[in-house]
Amino acid sequence: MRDRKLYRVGIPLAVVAGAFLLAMSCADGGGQVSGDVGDIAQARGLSQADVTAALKTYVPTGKMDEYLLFSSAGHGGQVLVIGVPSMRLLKVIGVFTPEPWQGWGYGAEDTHLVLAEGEMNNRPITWADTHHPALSETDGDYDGQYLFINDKANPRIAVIDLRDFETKQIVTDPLMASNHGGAFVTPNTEYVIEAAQYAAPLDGSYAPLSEYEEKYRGAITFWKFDRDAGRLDLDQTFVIELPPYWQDLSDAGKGPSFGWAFLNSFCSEMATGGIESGNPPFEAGCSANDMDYLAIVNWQAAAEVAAQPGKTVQIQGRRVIPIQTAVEEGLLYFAPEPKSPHGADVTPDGTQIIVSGKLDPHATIYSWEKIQQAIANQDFSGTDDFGIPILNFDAIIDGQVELGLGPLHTQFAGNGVAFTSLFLEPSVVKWNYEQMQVIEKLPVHYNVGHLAAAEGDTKSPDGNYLVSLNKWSLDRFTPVGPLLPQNFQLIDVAGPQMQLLYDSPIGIGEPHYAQMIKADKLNVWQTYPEIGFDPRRMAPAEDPAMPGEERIERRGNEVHVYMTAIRSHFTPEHIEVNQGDNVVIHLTNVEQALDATHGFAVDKHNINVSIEPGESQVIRFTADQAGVFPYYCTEFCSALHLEMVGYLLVKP
Ligand code: RUQ
Ligand code: CUA
Repeated sequence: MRDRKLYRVGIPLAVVAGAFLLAMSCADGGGQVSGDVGDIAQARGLSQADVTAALKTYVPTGKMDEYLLFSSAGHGGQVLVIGVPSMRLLKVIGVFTPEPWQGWGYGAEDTHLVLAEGEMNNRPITWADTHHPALSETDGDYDGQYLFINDKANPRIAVIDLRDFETKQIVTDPLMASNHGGAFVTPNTEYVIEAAQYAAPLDGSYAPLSEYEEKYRGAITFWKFDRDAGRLDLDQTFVIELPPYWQDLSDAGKGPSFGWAFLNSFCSEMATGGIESGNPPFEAGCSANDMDYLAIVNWQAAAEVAAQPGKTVQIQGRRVIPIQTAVEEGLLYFAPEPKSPHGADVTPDGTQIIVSGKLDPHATIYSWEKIQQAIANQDFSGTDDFGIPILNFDAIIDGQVELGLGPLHTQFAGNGVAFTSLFLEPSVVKWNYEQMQVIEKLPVHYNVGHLAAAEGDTKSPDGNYLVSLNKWSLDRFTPVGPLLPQNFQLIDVAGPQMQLLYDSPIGIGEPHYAQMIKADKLNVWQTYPEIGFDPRRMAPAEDPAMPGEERIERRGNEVHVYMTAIRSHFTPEHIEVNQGDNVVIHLTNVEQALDATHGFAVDKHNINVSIEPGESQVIRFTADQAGVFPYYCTEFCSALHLEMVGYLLVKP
């Protein structure tokens, strides 16, 4: 029997392949390979599970992946776009880190302007530690329009437009000295949530660690998103001051808990480290207490309070609601959280919040209804040192479920089913939080951090695929030196038993979290909508080069070049300037054919701009050195691509 026949008669290939394999003796790996599935499996030493896994992940040429996984690239500073189930890397989006293929930060004015928005303390910052991507939502479901991602190291948030997969905005948070609880969105992307990690003085000033309790603070920023503009709106953004605890992760309430946000705070011990002076190291000092806090924040009410005169203070140009005001106005409560909490995940129906404790084998399930009652009844077990009411733990939980060692992050599959990563085992545990039962565990390799399930943090998870983001990949891939790739493991979770399908090495950065969206939800532009389009403003360019109007204009010592690109030439092909002139190239790709991208590189000028069909860019530089500098197209666009060239002649 041949594969083709199998398809025709409609017998599932896997069943037949399995039957072949059962009849086979152990393969030795070598030998001849024919087109027969059984023979290939035998020759390659593949088990029945291997063959079914291959069948579930293989996407033949011309077919497309069902899902897109948007992953952080960790301290690579970018966003990775991966197809699921094939796990093929489709794109690396330039975000915080210059990236020459996209011309991100290599000469085009618009990318310079976006990267310049990310400067902090007047210092250009050309990398980021990206952690948590957040897809924009409408009514609690991904809408496929925007993606946000945080930079933990230099507290910033980037906005990516999913029409053209380009970064449109970077905002900085001068109040924080690092962030971690971001980016997370509210159910209609009203706000993008960002919470500080390591406490520091909010005004950016110096204070000795001996004044930690008085001067150091945490914070949570609610960035207002203007969907029409596609930008975060600083004027409507506000901050709530928090005690000097470290914020871990956040999630927004939905359904009945809409209008509230949940974030865990750890290191409520306010440890300040100093192992070198005989103090407990941070890792011990921050784990001394049995309980830390889940912060429960009413962002809807906070937005109203922030708009009232006299309720906020200005710190570094930001509107900040002080802790005391937040308490008086009923905006902020704490719930005790067991042992080094990590991950705060709201269930799809918004009625419960699941929190893991890194040093506690349980997941704790909080009831939103009970939290509301406890708030209404003032059922408090006390306040923290800063006057924030602490809800009575026993009154607000639905229960605790023993999951295993080192539980971290939870994602959902619907019908009460959740998946939680177990860092220490390392495994993924499938469990039911309604029945409070563990269903199954699947070992993963090694040091799993986050999980990403298909639409797994929305109000309607798809429940078919799960990706385990593993920090270590020893023993998994051909050695490539002491720095190993991370390993994304794709798991089929559609059936009664989880099946590991695929190991996917990630050769850039240290990805933390990812979100997986149905690919057909996106409305992606295949070319820019018209010739002479400015991607940064997402509008026709103000002064683009247009076909037939190519020219060179001198305005004082500024030389404006209106240049077009089409297969296989630039017009003009000669640019002659005097040493010291400021050169402004208005460059338009006048192609309308899909994928007819050109590049524009200038010899020895650190310039390489990508211009996609229709795109117009402005490139500015000073011709400060006399000489002859070829400029050429860096995309292999046609048979005569090598001839797509010109000369920049700089006369002394
Ligand atoms: S969290 S270390 Cu996303 Cu597990 Cu950052
Ligand atoms: Cu255009 Cu090569």
